[in-house]
Amino acid sequence: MTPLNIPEWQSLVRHYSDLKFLSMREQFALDSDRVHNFSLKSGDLLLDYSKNRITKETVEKLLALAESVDIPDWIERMFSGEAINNTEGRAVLHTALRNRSNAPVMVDGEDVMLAVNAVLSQMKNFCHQVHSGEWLGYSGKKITDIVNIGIGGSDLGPAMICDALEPYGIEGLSVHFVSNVDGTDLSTTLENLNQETTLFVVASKTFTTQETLTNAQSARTWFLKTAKQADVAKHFVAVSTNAQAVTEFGIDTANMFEIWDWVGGRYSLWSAIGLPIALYVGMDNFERLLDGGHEMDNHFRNQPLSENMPVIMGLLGVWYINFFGAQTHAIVPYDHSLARFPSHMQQLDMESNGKVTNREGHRISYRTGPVIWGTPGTNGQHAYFQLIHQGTQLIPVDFVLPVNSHYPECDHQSILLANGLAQSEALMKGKNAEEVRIELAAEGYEGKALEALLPHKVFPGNRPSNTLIVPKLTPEMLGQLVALYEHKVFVQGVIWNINSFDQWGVELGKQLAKAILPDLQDGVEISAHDSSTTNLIKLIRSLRD
Ligand code: G6Q
Repeated sequence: MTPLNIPEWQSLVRHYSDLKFLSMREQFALDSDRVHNFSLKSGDLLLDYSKNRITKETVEKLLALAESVDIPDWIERMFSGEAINNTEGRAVLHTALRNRSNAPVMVDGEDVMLAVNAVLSQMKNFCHQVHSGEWLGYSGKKITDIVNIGIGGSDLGPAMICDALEPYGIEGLSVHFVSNVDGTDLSTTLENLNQETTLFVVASKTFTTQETLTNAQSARTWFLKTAKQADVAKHFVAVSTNAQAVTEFGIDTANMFEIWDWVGGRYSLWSAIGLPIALYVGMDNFERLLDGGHEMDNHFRNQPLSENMPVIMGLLGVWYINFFGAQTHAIVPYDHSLARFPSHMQQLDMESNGKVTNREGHRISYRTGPVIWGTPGTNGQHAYFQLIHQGTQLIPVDFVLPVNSHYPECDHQSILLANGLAQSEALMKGKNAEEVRIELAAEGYEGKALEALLPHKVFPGNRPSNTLIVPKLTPEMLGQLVALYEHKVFVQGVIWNINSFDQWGVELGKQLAKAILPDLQDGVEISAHDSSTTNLIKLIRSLRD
């Protein structure tokens, strides 16, 4: 099935050609109610999507497209545990991990909530032991440092959440994340830590990931510099689906927290992969995060499409990607603690929807997932915003604005928020030649000097953005925000008729490095590669110390 042939898609093609020059500025001038027509809420989270190149008719047509591809049905299929990850034959149930209603969710005749709740209890118990000092290091000291060793989905989400919830961190406990197999990552993390008070969480769904296992082995070697083999049990725990590999690594399965194949890596922060979060901010706050995710799940599952935040955001993305030809999408949080949010979103979106094959296995001829990027405002304003304002590409932006800071320093927060709002306003309005002329004249320019500078100071405007207003970055709000984007990505995957839940491109990377690794050893005959790779292998061999 290709969406290109759906009548609702065709209708959008025609609508686009009528509307491609629509001026948002004019639309705001014409309709004083525009902001109310194009805003919606989920709990305390507000989405203002009025600064988009849309009319009411556009939204109606996009919603008709969503209906035509059965979005409501797909939502139910996901929540109810159907194996919608068709290439791996798996259910997709990150929503069950935060199913605070505890209503049964059946997979292969079993209610997965029993296992979910059992692992949550195990996590709670373990966190209590570590926090209370019942769980001590090998020399009888309390644990002061948690080191999560994992990569991709077993790193980015938990690392992002720990950063964002730093104000909730438990006193006397620090958390560190080691992901890169580059020894710099592990070494620089361990150099200030003490074996007696460090707890390693080895997080790997498959427990076969080369980077993670290499880092975990080196961490164990570091640990054994002062401790004995028998002490490993007090300092290494694992999160995985693979009990056998965990045992083979030398971690007792009593110290293993289970996850399941129906939890995708990039959707796994809600599972025991979130253990470093729970250890760092406490299980109560981890559960508040789950509550927020669940609130967004209820919104997604129950709201009509027209009031449904992930659906609206997903449709707006499709509007720009498939009709305006946008290739990238910026996510810019105006909150320093969300510094890693764009990276997590990058994995979530690009790994889910970076696909060129549809669900039936046919190559597709339309655009799918965009490049996701961004950094916290206001830093981005002093870097790449130039291109968003005056470059030749259309780049939709999501501004994420938490209103209240955990660190209310004098007028910092007002300045931060003013900057975020000013950017979205400027992107929408732009600045026309007449306005620039008046401005330059007021600055004392005239004649040729004024005319020469004028075109450079014109801003085309009409550049779309969404604004998400978050009252304060609490665990619940953060949970809502992450779940919002997860569902947005799913909506787009359904429209594009792709499976958003496999990641064969990532699997390829895992295989390729293993094939080249032996070739890097001196004296070994280099296996067959293209001439560039063979030459680079030879060069590297010759340059190695
Ligand atoms: C996520 C991907 C990928 C995965 C990592 C780590 O959706 O599958 O990023 O999380 O490759 O995999 P393991 O957790 O199995 O080590």
